[in-house]
Amino acid sequence: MNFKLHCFGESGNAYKAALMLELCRLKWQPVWVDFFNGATRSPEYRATINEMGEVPVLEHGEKKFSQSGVILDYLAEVTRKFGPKSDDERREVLRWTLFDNHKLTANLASLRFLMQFAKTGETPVTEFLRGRAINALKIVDKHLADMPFMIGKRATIADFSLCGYLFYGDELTVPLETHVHVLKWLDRIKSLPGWKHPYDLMPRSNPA
Ligand SMILES: N[C@@H](CCC(=O)N[C@@H](CS)C(=O)NCC(=O)O)C(=O)O
Repeated sequence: MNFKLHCFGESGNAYKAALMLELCRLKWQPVWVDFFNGATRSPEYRATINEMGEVPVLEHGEKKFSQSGVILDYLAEVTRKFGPKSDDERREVLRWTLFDNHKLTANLASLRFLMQFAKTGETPVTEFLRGRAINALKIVDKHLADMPFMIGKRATIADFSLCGYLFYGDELTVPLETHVHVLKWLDRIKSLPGWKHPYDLMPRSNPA
């Protein structure tokens, strides 16, 4: 049964799910969401797709999930790939996924939205968000000094959550080059068979 992912190319949260679908060699179709024209805020989207008014949403037969962390967990369970293999690993995956959602992605995505799409220029808000994102990146960088992937020797869904925004490069307006362990880790993720850039996996709203 095929998977459908409600997404748009600029969404790093959707990319977390799209990357997992691709690395697991699953058959899936992107369903483009017109986020920049308010689709996720429409009553129809909230009534029929996601009451939380967010992308991504994964459909698999009768099942429908939102929250990238839940989608990753579901895909790891059905494919038995990139998931935790013990209770301790399950808690590690959860710990880093929650950290990602709250401390890395939340700040990085809001900063990129303001700078790249809303074009606010630098403001106290963008400076605050960048500072928070860099603090989170430093924590990830330090952790990766001791191991190739977030929970050990192999890639898991915790890596796919944390890397969700990091392949957008200059759009982030956060210098990545000082985080050498993060850079090497991103190269390791890029080397996984089937890896693709977000803009090669999902339709873009703002073509370059
Ligand atoms: N924690 C959520 C975050 C999802 C999220 O913020 N998605 C953005 C697009 S990248 C969105 O749909 N935002 C709509 C809004 O905040 O109104 C997840 O991991 O799926």
